[in-house]
Amino acid sequence: MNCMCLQALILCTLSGFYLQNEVNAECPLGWVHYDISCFLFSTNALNWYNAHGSCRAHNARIAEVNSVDVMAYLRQMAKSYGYDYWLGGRDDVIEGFWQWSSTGENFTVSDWAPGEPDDAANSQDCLLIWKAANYQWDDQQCTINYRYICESEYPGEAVIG
Ligand SMILES: [Ca+2]
Ligand SMILES: [Ca+2]
Repeated sequence: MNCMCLQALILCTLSGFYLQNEVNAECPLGWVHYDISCFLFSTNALNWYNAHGSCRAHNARIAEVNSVDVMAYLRQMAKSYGYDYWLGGRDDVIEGFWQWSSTGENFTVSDWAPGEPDDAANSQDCLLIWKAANYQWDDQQCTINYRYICESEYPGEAVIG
């Protein structure tokens, strides 16, 4: 490796480190900041109820989607990791009436895969980012284990440096 290469490598490493610090400055370690939220993409798989409990244990909720920007961001992130992920939507209170679990609010935006939600076998009441449908949304059985996305409030704008 010549001197220029080494210099470039060090610069890249340093700037990568700095950028990562900037992105995560006000979110907990391992969480990513987007818009007004911090998001955690789990590396373990749980059923929806236990995922809900796991997020609550982090003072967070399963991620809810209230804008097309957040919708697109979570889809892109799920795609980059390559897994299915639970989101915080459900229709177990009234079948066909989709609401966000922390607020009880009806969906204002959605990204259902073609033919979904289909409530297959009358048993699908929880919202999944579905890898097999190019990371659009599916209603799925709440008792199946998938990875999940937690969301907490972004603490505020910080001035870096
Ligand atoms: Ca259902
Ligand atoms: Ca379905």
